[in-house]
Amino acid sequence: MKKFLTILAAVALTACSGDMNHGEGGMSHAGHQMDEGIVISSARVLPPFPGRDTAAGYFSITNHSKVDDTLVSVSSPISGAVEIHNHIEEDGVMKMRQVKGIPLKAGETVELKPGSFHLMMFKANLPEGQEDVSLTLNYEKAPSVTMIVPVEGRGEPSKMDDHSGH
Ligand SMILES: [Cu+2]
Repeated sequence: MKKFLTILAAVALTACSGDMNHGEGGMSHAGHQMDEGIVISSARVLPPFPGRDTAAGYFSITNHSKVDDTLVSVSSPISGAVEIHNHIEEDGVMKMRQVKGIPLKAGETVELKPGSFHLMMFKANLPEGQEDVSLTLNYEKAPSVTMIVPVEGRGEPSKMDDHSGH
């Protein structure tokens, strides 16, 4: 829960010109009519596995506005090439594919997680000890938002997260 609150606080700080208001926060901006906007939670970046240089990013994204939107791209100072991927079943085999964006239907939540949508951050420059990463999310309609995302520990490589097949 502590991590969740920290992330919300970071989002609120960096999004003051945007529309990322949290329901109870009362941080609405006069003149901005995007309802409660798009809210990110549980964001985290997983550093590359030893000997690799591709980091992964996950978060949960809820479109509280009344209009459908799309997350079209993500950028970060630690990687020159952040791609949005999804796992898609092809001929009975799950494969990873780059996608053009993530549809964000009004009122719905999309989870970026292993085995589903995820961010791939190629040639990531993430020195040991760096604790957070800046991510900028670019939407089709809503204004871009930059947030600070914690780096999670280097865990055991799991099959889902192994991007050696790229
Ligand atoms: Cu991928």
